[in-house]
Amino acid sequence: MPAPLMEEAMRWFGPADTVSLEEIRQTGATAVFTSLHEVPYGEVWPVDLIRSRRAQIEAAGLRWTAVESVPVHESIKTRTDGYAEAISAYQETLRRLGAAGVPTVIYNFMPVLDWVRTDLHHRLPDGAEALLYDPVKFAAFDLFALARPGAERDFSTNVREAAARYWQGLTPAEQAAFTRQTLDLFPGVKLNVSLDGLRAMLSRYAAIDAATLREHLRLFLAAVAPVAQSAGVKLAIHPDDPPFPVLGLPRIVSTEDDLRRILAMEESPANGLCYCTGSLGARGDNDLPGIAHRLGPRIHAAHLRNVQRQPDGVFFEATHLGGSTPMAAVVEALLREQQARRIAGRPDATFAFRPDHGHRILDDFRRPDPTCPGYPLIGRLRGLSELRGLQQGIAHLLSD
Ligand code: DNO
Repeated sequence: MPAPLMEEAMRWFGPADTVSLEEIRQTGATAVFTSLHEVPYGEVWPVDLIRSRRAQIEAAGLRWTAVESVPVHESIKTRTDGYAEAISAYQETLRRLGAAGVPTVIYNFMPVLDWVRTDLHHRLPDGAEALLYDPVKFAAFDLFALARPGAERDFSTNVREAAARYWQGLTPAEQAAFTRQTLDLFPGVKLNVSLDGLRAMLSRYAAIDAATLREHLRLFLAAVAPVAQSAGVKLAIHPDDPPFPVLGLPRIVSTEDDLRRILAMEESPANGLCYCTGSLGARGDNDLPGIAHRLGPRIHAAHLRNVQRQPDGVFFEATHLGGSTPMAAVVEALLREQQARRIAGRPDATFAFRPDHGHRILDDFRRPDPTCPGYPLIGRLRGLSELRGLQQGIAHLLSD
């Protein structure tokens, strides 16, 4: 028998997404990862809204296979005012999602920001646009736009000098545009943060180091993992993107060792991973196929994406099968995991993957802007199609 295939999903940002469910269906995906983006962070998700969103997805012939994300309120990460209420709200949302039959909940534990890039329209030689992270530009933001006290200690002399040259080479209008773009991307979804707003958000972490943040995650998991388990929901933590500290904030979900520590916090199958090759792959010392192999039994969802790392610390989003991560070896490890689960008779023998991000290509340039940078339709369709072929080919070879 060939290895079981992973379910194919696409991310959908809800009714306001410039990509419709009908379009997603035509990509061949059978499921979506989506969230109730309209519910403010920290609030309980209304049952009616969960039900109607699920009905809308199913009416389009798709399945709501994972919530991405139920965001973790900042008060939970900092254990400050309101955290107990926010945790109770989280628990209740998990119960409601379980009752609605949504099996997986993805979340992250990145302080303040979600993911970070410095270039949203990086042109590749073939004319495609990709997202890129340049440490020099990010240092320029940190040192000169934000002017964060102590930031200079976080960068080497070379990077500081290059950042100063970059910043001084921009006109005031370009500096303002660069600052706005960086701020807009910060929490992954636009929250209209100002520089002062960001400073205030960062100041809440002044006394929180990695050990403290880890303890806050442990306490969060102790409260929510048992609830998730009895609700029939699997929690899947998403790695830090990029997987190293930024803006002086601690990052605790960046390496295999970090992931192991998190899994050990609650030895419950409800406490698992969203295995994101794009995030983890931005570090050369993360062994992606090895992580999938060794931590496979606790993987509940996968984001498949590739990055091209450069020696100067720059990375950009490559095609899904190109770049620095050996995607065939990753897919093989994931399919072997599913095969092992089937043989062991695990009820969750399969999990879902989605192509994470995509280049802007072809008709993407004529379509409305993607709701979130990195999420154009045609580029993701290309990624999904390539991954589909790869997984079918490998599954065929892995027969038992
Ligand atoms: C970026 C995504 C992340 C992810 C969250 C999960 O495109 O992978 O924004 O959804 O970190 O909580």
